[in-house]
Amino acid sequence: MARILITSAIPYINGIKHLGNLVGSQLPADLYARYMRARGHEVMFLCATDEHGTPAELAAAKTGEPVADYCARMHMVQSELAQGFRLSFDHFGRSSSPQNHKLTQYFAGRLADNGFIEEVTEKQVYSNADGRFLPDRYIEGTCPNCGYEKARGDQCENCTKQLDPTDLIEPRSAISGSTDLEVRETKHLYLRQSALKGELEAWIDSKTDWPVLTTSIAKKWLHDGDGLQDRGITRDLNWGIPVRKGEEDWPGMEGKVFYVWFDAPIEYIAASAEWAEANDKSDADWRRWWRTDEGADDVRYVQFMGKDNVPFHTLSFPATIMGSRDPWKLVDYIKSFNYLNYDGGQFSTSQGRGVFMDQALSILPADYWRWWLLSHAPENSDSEFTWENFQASVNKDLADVLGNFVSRVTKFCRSKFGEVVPEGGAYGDRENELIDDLYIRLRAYQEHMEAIEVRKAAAELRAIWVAGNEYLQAAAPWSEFKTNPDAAAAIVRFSLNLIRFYGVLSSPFLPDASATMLKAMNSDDDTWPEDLVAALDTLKPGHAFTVPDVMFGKITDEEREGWQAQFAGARA
Ligand code: B3M
Ligand code: ZN
Repeated sequence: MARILITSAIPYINGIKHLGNLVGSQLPADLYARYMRARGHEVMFLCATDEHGTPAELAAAKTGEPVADYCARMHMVQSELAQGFRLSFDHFGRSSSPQNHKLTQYFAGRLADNGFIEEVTEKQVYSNADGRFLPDRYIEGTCPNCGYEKARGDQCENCTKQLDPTDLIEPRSAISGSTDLEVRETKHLYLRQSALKGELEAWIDSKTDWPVLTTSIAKKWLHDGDGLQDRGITRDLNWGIPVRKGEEDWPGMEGKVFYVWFDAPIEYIAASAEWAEANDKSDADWRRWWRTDEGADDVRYVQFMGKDNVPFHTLSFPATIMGSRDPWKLVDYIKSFNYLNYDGGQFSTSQGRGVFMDQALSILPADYWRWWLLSHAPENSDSEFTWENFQASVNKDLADVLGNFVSRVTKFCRSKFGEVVPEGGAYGDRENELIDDLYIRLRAYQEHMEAIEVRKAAAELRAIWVAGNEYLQAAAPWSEFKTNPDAAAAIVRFSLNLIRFYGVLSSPFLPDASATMLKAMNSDDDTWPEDLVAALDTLKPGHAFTVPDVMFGKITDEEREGWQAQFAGARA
């Protein structure tokens, strides 16, 4: 049994996430966590809301709530939606937690003690119209790297380059749109990433098994221009973690807070401390996941994120960990994703374009979305959501293949043998051939899941469902029954076992449908089929079962067209 630590990039607090956000981090992380638990491993799966910085302040200003209230409310909203999508976090924390305050201040103190923090008097953009400094997202302009016109002060969304507000061409205030800006002097702390460049480079070079998308972005920014630039890690904002050096005041830094991207990844660690507090565990219980000197040396740590988050996780956060000179666990594997587009354009939070998590669940259950999103995950390139594709996928894969199999087998059995696993007959060549086929497919499925090849895993799972359908079609117990009821009984018995087997195998993708299948088969045995032959002989003659309700309804053309129209404009 291995120990696997899994984190998903923590979503910004500023509103409900769209399906593109979901498939870029939280959903595939959940798939992996569920799979690893099903294989019997000890898993710690963490996520949180990212509550600091300009995104939170700007969103709260819009609703007119105090920012702390806004964050508390939106945390609940996001937490409920996560449950709606069956995201199986061990803990869904908050970056504004006391645990994160303490750890963030601790890391800053360690970095300072080790000479990796520099106090810099720097020029910051000040808006005369707004009467304040404009850090990060409070300022927008043209990206000096790629020319994108809506680049934000902290990062260009288009080319992923990390920016400083003063880098922007033709800058304007994101609050008022004013261009009446001037540059004023203010003191800030800088993380001396450049001093850690050699260590970071050696570490990234050692990660030969990482996805190309991850390493290419890491290497691009490691070698960008003059090399790795030092980054400001403090801001002139009210809301955030006050700048302190461990538990001490930091002279000259009064009234300033840490930059959101400094404290957000530290929340991965803090979330486990929050988990400990919420579950009556000790400090040692969470530290054994994170401190290699306290038991974490055998932990495998896997992170999930969209490609725009890769520079922070391959450079900035590792620099924080390395510079602390403490034995905190560094990430072992980073799975990153491209973007999911929506119907010929981009999903956009600011423009309300696409389908958002709450809207999705209001029209269809979680499994429908989980299946489409995961089987079309933007792994090797950007992918696109279209209603036609969604309809086709749900109707074919879920309704025609999986749902229909379950329904045909259980209803046929009920009508001919009653709601018990029938006795009589014996398995023969047809069953053995299917077992041989499933043996190979199951191994492939497991390999793809372990390699976090999400699309390939989905394709293999679908092939496993298809194999059962083809078997049933060829074995045709309905015609067999007329001349040889015992042979029909054996086919049905084997098929009922297949349903239970599908319930176990499909659970990482389709947790609700899987529970339905296991419940219908009246089985609480959800152990992974390490021994395929035994697994397909679990339900014995005489075992009672029930016929489940229709598992997946088909999406009609009218529904599809209605949703297409409903989601064509911006969200209200
Ligand atoms: N909140 C960005 C995002 O949601 C940011 C991720 C933080 S991960 C530590 O895409
Ligand atoms: Zn750019």
